[in-house]
Amino acid sequence: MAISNNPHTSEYHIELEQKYGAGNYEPLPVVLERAQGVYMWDVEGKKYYDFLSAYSAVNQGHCHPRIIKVLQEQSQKLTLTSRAFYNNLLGEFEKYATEYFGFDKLLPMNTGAEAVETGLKIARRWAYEKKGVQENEAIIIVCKNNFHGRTTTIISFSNDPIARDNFGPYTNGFHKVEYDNIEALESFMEKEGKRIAGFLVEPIQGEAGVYVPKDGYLKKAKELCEKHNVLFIADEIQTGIARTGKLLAVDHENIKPDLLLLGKALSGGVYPVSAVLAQDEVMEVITPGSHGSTFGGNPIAAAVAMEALKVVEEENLAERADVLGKRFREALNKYISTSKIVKLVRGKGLLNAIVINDSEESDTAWNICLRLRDNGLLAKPTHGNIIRFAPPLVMTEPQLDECVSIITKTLEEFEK
Ligand code: IF1
Repeated sequence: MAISNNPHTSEYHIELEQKYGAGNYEPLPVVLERAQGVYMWDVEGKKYYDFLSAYSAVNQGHCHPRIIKVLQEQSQKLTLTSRAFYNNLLGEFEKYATEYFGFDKLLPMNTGAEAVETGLKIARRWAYEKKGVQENEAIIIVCKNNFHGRTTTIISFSNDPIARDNFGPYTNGFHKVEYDNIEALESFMEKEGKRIAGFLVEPIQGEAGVYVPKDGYLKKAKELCEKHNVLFIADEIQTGIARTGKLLAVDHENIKPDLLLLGKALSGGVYPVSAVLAQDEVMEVITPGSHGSTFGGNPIAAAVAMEALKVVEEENLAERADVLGKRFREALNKYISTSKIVKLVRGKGLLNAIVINDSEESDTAWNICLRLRDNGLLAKPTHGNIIRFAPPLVMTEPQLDECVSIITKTLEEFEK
């Protein structure tokens, strides 16, 4: 097939990806070229509201001027030293972020999956060296329908056949319990507690469809972890950094994880930065040479992440997410009370989803997203009949109201 030769058209770029790209995605057909704050523009110049925020990476809004300034300045001074030498920003970042989140130590990586892998390695070492688990016997509990990334170990404990099939052999040492079922967690801990290193959990399951557990679930899970001397590992890569209306989603239940995994919005979506935070008695199992990364903790990442965290605090983004989220669900609930096509809206802060009244295999949610695009708003279906709504947290009330009106008008077109 000949590729159309006008680079100012969406077709040109879509055809290029289809011809030369690996085919591991099926994007919504829109080709973006520029973004600022809550808005994005495609190659034809059409403007959209972003209602995905790159899966909650762009909480601070696209191209935040303060973050971009730091990125530009640092990129002209020092980009990478590796960890063979010190750089003058990593220590500053580690101090800033540990004080910000209330932990003793930080281990910097790049992607979310690397933070998860790092957390799993720390938990296993801690089990052998501190808890006294026999060599190669440690178990890490995970939840059904989890999403923690794409590495061979992480997909080993996924139950999504699309992410998992034919990538075996899989990594051992993981046990799945039902999410939001405290009895299931308790009975497994009673049975195997002495061998359990950690409990890895998303405070809200994102990919599973923005599934919010019952009030008290995470708190009780943390208590069980304490009782059985198990590390509570919170994957806040998607839920953290103000997205759910608090700095961390675990703050809704006032619990402190033993291992905190952060990524995505840690850089405001401008650079891959992830991290694991822990107290000394856990982090000290990591010794020179036992773990690392060429790019982890590089000076650009450190500078960018510090500024991204300052923006979250100084612009009160957690509070904004809380206020705007309530306004959004209230407006959507009003619409849903008379709707046939939408079953419900759920979420916390500005991490929300609507469930479409149709089968998981139907293409209704996809078609709604195409129509939302035509009407100037970008969102993506997850798991067939669910649409995730997660705009940047820098949105204003009038902008949110305009978005609600785009969403409800679009849904109305599907009611008949
Ligand atoms: C993709 C999903 C979201 C995550 C949690 C770790 C990671 C993620 C809780 C890994 C990443 C991303 C990956 C992205 C799509 C997106 C996603 F739909 F796949 F599940 F957000 F909901 N823990 N989630 O959500 O972080 O290594 O990607 O930096 O296309 O795979 P990563």
